[in-house]
Amino acid sequence: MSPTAPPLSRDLIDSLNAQNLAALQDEYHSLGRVLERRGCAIDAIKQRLLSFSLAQPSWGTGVGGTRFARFPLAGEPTHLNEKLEDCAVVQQLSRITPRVSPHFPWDKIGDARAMLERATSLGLRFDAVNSNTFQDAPRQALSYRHGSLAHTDAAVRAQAVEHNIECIRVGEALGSKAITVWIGDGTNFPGQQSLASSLDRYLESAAQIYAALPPGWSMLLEHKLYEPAFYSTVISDWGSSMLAAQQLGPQARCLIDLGHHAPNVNIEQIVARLHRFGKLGGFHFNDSKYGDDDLDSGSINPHQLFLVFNELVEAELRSPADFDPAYMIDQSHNVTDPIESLLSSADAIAGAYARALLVDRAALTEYQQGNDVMMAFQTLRRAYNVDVTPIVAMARYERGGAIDTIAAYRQSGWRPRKARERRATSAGAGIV
Ligand SMILES: [Mn+2]
Repeated sequence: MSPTAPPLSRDLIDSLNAQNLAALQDEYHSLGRVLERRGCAIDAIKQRLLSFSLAQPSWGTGVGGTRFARFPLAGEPTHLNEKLEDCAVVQQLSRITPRVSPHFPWDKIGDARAMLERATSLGLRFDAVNSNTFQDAPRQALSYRHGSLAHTDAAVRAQAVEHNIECIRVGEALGSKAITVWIGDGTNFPGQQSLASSLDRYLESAAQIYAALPPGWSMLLEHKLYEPAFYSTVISDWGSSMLAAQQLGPQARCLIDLGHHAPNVNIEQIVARLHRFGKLGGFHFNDSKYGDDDLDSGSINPHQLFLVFNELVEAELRSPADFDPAYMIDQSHNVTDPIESLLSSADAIAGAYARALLVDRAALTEYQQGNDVMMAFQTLRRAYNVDVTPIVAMARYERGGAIDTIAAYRQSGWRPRKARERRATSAGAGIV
């Protein structure tokens, strides 16, 4: 079907870009000269950014919340069609977020064909489908109160398996190539469940989902240290995730959500480990100050994000053939306009990637081999210290996006317009 008009006015983006272009070109060329003195071609870095992309979570377009409250935003989306519309705005401005990851049953609307047509008409595609067995859906026969894929009752496990398989079938119709499985199963009390048996039950259920994967599909296993279970979770860490992925088979790989670790865990090392064993499936990008998975990417620890991308660049160099991690944003927008947070995060992630590309790999290897600790560190530091804003903005501009995404979004008046058009959402507890 033919694409509908993009959500924002092209003229507005063009006229704002025209105001910003001379300054951008000046900054880009100036940075180009700096990098050239280091033997690095800025256009080559920009070229790599031009082929970089991220998925947006459909649920990230709505205002999230905490266990205590959710404060709705006038004009936020309430239905998949509206979520897709907001994702199209993010994509129109950022140009690196062309895919949307749907969540079922939250995004269940009519048939898959209607969803696909709607997305295609907005210039979007679908990324990994996400199953949801961490809450009860309306009219669901059995409850997930005490777990889903690892539940003690075989009938509950069967219901959870069936839901995952249904997600795969819908995903096939949507053009997806992966299902992300995260379960809330776990315990709040020592002794509540057998730690060994619950993992056995999970593995048995996961194997049934795995058996339903179409060829070329991935099953991404997402681990999470705690929440909603606070004493133990069944797939708590990258070790449990990798053991499960190894047992399931080659189509099962691990997904790293940056917020799903204990504070201070060395996530970049996990990246290197998983890649070494062919199990690096993908990322959910966000940031965290304490134990959350809610804050905007790069807002708290941009250095960690850089170090993660540094390992990704290394991993791709080591074995380019099997390097295809799925990149997605997964954060909770509680006090900002979600579109602005998605734009800001896409920028932060692309910037971390650009900095990692600036690392002088040959020098780094030499310093590492010679045990020159300070210079090895300085090699990373030198790349990290570069303000890559002009490279990221130039790549975005050349792809047809806005040089200043948030300014363009604000000038478009999108949210106030939607506040008049869309029905109001309810307050209450949020779910992310
Ligand atoms: Mn996640």
